[in-house]
Amino acid sequence: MKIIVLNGPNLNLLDKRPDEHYGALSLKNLEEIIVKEFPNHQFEFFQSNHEGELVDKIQSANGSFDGLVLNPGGYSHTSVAIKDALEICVLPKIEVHISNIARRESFRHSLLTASSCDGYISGFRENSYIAAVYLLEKINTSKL
Ligand code: CA2
Repeated sequence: MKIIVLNGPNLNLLDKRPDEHYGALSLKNLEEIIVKEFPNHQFEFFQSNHEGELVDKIQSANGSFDGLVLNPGGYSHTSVAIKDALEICVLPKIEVHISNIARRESFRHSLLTASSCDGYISGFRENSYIAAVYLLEKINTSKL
């Protein structure tokens, strides 16, 4: 499968300020773990701090990949533009969060973008991404 993994704002800084919610994992490290876990899939990784760039990437992924994994970062709670792009995109798509959103501040409990995906996974650090790829495989083989 060809899978695109998108990360939103501030996820490029994961290892710059170790945090109780995100651990000390770097984004590069996270990407390496995904590739190592799924040697038979092809991955494209993209991170941006800009809403419009994420929208552009979701638009161009449509038709060019077999699945999409997205951590919209803070935009998860606010972005109608990313939500709309996800609605238009016909790929199987799963939203992921490193931290357990349900255990955090109430302003993070509303996930605007997740309802435009097939589902979402939250709280398992790098394993949220691993689980998402596993589930995309299941969707691809119609076992889900
Ligand atoms: O848990 C997640 O994956 C989040 O999407 C991460 C976002 C946050 O705004 C979402 O509510 C949940 C934040 C990305 C990283 O922010 C940093 C904060 C401190 C140190 C380094 C990065």
